[in-house]
Amino acid sequence: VSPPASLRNASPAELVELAREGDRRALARVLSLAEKGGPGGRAVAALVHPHGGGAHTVGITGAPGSGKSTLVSALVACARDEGNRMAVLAVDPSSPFTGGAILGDRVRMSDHALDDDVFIRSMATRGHLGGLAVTTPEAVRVLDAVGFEWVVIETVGVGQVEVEVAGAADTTVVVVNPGWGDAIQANKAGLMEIADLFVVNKADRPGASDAVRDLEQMLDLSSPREWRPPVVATDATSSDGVPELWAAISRHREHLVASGELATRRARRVHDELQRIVVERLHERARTAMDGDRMDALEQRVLDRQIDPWAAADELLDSDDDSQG
Ligand SMILES: Nc1nc2c(ncn2[C@@H]2O[C@H](COP(=O)(O)OP(=O)(O)OP(=O)(O)O)[C@@H](O)[C@H]2O)c(=O)[nH]1
Ligand SMILES: [Mg+2]
Repeated sequence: VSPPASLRNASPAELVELAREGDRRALARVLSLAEKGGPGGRAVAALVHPHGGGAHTVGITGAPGSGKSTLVSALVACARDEGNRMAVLAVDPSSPFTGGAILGDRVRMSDHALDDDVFIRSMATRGHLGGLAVTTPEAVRVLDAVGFEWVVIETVGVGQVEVEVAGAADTTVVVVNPGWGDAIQANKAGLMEIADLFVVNKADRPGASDAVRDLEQMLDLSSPREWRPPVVATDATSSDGVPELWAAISRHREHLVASGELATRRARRVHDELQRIVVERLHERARTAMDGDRMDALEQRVLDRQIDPWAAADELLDSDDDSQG
């Protein structure tokens, strides 16, 4: 769908202003810019950053098909019941255009499609510059700045990056299903460390209480923490247990604020983000320095034993410094 002409020629600043006033198409444009990165993305980040910090972010992760989207849809209803605005980012690591998950999310989320205080976006990250780890925080930054009280990020907990992305939220919810070993799989995947809350979804199926018990036992064995992750059983299709899940998420939010842990986590996140950006920049500089004839010439001189590799690297990087002024 192409945007209306009025938006097509709008500057990032104009788009951000409109988005902050509640214009959903402007918001969609701003998110596209943020996800695309480059100068447009940088402009958006600079414009929205001062307005952020008000949203509580919730990462929801778990195996494919464990019921994350169905749960999120039910949680949207809980937030709306309390009069709060909620944005959802469904991060889809698979095919951006043919993936059934995207379509499925839209269909299930369509309950909320006409609600102005709910915003749902499926992000297909494959092919995007920088990928999941870069684009998700940028999108969250935008949604935070336009005034959503809650921002939920759904990721499929299959890979390191997805787990990292979910783990970067203020509250991280790990979803498992009844069935032999699902809890153990979650443990192996490193989900145990990042979980603030466990959900045994599809609790209408046999084995739910076993899964709850497995998780509780694993928690007994793990080193004691100030916050012991609660384990909540849900049937997302009927919303059974969802109010309890919502209450647990809200309690965790209160705990984070009261204990000072929220400030600690956010400071750590800023540290990680800054570090990542610096490393990326240095990578970029290295790529530029190594691109072209000078690299070839230096390689030849190393081969001819005129210069050692360390000196060659110095030469390459020093002249790169000079050229950057
Ligand atoms: N019986 C039962 N089915 C459920 C429950 N929750 C979700 N489902 C069904 O499980 C299927 C997958 O649900 P989704 O919400 O799409 O799962 P998901 O984790 O978002 O899936 P992906 O995003 O593709 O990884 C759907 O057919 C849901 O209707 C539940 O609590 N009980
Ligand atoms: Mg889903």
